[in-house]
Amino acid sequence: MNKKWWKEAVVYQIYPRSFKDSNNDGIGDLRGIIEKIDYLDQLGVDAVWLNPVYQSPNDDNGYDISDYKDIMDEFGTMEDLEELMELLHEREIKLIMDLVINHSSDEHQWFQESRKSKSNPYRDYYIWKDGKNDGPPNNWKSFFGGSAWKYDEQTDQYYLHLFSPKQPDLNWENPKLRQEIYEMINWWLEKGVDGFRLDVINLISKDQRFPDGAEAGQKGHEYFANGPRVHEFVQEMAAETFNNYEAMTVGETPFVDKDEALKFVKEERKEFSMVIPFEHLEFDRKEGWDKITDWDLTELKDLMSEWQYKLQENNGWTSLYFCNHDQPRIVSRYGDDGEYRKESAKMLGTMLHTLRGTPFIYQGEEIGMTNISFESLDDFDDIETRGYIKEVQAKGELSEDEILEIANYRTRDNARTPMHWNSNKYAGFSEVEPWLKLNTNYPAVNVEKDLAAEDSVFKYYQRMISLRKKYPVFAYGEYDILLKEDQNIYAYQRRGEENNLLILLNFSRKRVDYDLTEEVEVETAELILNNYQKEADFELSGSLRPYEARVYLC
Ligand code: TEU
Ligand code: CA
Repeated sequence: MNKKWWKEAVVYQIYPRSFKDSNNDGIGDLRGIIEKIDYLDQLGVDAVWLNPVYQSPNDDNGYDISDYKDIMDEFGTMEDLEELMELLHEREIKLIMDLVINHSSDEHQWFQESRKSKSNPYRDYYIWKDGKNDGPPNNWKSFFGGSAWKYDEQTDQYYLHLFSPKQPDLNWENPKLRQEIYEMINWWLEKGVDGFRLDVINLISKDQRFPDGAEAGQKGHEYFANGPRVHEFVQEMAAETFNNYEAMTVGETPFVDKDEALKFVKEERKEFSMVIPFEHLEFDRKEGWDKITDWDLTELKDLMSEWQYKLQENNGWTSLYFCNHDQPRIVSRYGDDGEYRKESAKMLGTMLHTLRGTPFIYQGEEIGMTNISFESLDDFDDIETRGYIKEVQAKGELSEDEILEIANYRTRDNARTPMHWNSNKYAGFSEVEPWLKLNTNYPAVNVEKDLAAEDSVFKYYQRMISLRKKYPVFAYGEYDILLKEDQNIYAYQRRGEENNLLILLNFSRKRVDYDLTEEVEVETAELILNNYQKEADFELSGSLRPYEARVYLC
């Protein structure tokens, strides 16, 4: 097992728009992040990933980039970014940037040129096609609803946009475009950034026949996700950029299972350090956006185990996460955001920090932030939510109240409301009304409170992170599942060179018995992490309290 800094690291994700507003315009910014470096240091994280901070008209909050080498005015300047990087580096915290290269903004100069004429030198930087039978070239559907093609009168052709019409897909078949992108990536690496998270990077190779997709689910994904040349493109890019700098790379990969993932992360293939999986966050969404589906803990255990075994047996790595700027808060999904908020937030965190992979913390997760409940459909800002609301309204099966309920459960805004620093007006995020409504529970759930209380979620995270630094088994130990059939408890071991870990997680709101006598041989076990007050010494059989998490060093 090759040692790497990013296997031992804990990454903290910052959504700059919602982290800290330094100049009181209601929008978070780079100088706001600078103000909070002490906080990051105190938590103990090793790297910060910033969501896109580049110049952007913000149709999809920065995921529509109009200039890859400039900073969004609302966030600050290139000097601010350089200063932030320097200050992070002084504390030995690495900086990971977001790289959105499946698409650009329609306001990017390349697209402005491209749409001018069929013979423009930039025409083939994007994907243009003639329509079919007075409609789009095929039935591919955009992630944000509606057709993935937009008609452009000027040249009487359609262009492809897998996301919003203001996010035209770049044409990776064009070697000139690929070279421009590599040049830009190297420019950032030369500046000193330590790595990249690559947005929807497994969508860059489209089946050049552009066939209609099957009717079910997201139409067309079988032709644009993990397409024919994707690994060729990724290997070329890695060889010409990241691999010359030993940068950390995290590929965001929807529609990827463990086998496909391995192709991206098997070390010998020299593609990415790790991927961002999706399958473990799809259980409550199996029948689409507008219906919450029931699921069983054994499904999650089986899935995690499949990935864990596959990657450890084949020299691959993964990221471990529950929350990011696209996901509702995990404590409101797989935990309990009422009575057991703190316990379940800590239990879920324990799982991420004890599996084999690199844990990612999304801002606010370390204090157990929960989902919101907006009162009106007009409160939603997220372009994806607005797209789904329109589709569901058009279907006419749900009442407005039902739509509001599902939108509150699903919306990406759940993650994007401003960070809770204290219980002042606007939660210490800003002195003016923020760009997006705050979660109303900020007086009870905030950083100041968590720093003051011994049993807070924050203090627990701090401890978890320090344990990872102390015991290499957290990063490198081999995973093995225990109590496979148990419906309430997720239990597993990690076997390292010097020590082993035994992890017990109760996913239910009741007390549950366990019996490990048949499964493990443990002579002595020290309880090094527990989200309750210690009750008893280790026993091979016993019981776990609601949402209890225990980590034993054996
Ligand atoms: O997300 C890609 C992606 O797969 C999401 O659209 C996801 O399916 C959805 O949000 C789940 O609710 C990335 C970025 O993380 C996201 O913020 C961007 O909107 C998107 O790419 C386009 O750049
Ligand atoms: Ca600001």
